[in-house]
Amino acid sequence: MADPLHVYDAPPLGANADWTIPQNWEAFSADEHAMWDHLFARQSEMLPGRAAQAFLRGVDVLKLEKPGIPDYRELNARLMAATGWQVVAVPGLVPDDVFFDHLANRRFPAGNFIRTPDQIDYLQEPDVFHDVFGHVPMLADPVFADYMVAYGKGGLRSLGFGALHKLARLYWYTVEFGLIAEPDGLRIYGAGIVSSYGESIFALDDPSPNRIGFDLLRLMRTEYRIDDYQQNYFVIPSLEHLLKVTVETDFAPLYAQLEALPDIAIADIVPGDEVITHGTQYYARAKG
Ligand code: HBI
Ligand code: FE
Repeated sequence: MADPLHVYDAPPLGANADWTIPQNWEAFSADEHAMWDHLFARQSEMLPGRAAQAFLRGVDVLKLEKPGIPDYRELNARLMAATGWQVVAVPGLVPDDVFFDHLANRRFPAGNFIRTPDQIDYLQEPDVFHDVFGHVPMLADPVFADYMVAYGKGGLRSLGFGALHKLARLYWYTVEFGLIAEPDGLRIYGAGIVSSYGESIFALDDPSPNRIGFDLLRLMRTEYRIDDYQQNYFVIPSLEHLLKVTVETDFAPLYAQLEALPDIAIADIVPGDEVITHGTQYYARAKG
């Protein structure tokens, strides 16, 4: 596979030491704004009844329905008022420590480019549609906003324990691919799902994947795939629960415990799991 385009070893020319760059909103072309509008229309038509209440509220509060790639000067005024978070533009993936430092300080780094027509349904790197449409609505929720700060601080600490590999699973299975149990049924809140047309349907409706009640230790033992729809989704009972577990857990002994336990293979169900769906895994097997 070709190397991703927006990966650098050091802040590229014109970037600040923290890897941020000016959004330069005026530089986006009409075609780029039209790509945003296309993706926005496709997702927002499908998401009522599928996306978490907090996500839908965020889209509303932030007025993301305004056409075009959002101008951060306007978006940040609304986001700041809601939770004290802001979006900052970056050239692409940034190093882990830089990423965590931004989160710990209520800044969400967003890739300052948008997918091209041949990448509509899949791209390897987070673009502005994934980062802003996928992540930012949840950051307008006060509880989720605090969870992301806690994750950023925990991420910085995990580097000292050599435990990022384990902690990254928490980000993956919550922030990127999380489901939440709401009174009317399961809903999606993970940015990787809500920004994907196919996975927005698959994650909720398909018989293939496992859906398992959230358990921090179990989740952090579980491998994940980055190349296709997930084979497991973890379901939180509420955002409050997610925040509470994350801030009340002492991760140092948890990392020690994880060192002594084997990882759990991607599609396995293990004793103690709260199984909401025992998936058929037909989808992954058919591709296998
Ligand atoms: N950089 N721009 C950007 N976006 C990310 O989501 C990101 C990153 N750098 C590192 C990183 N994520 C990982 O550390 C986390 O997924 C754990
Ligand atoms: Fe993401």
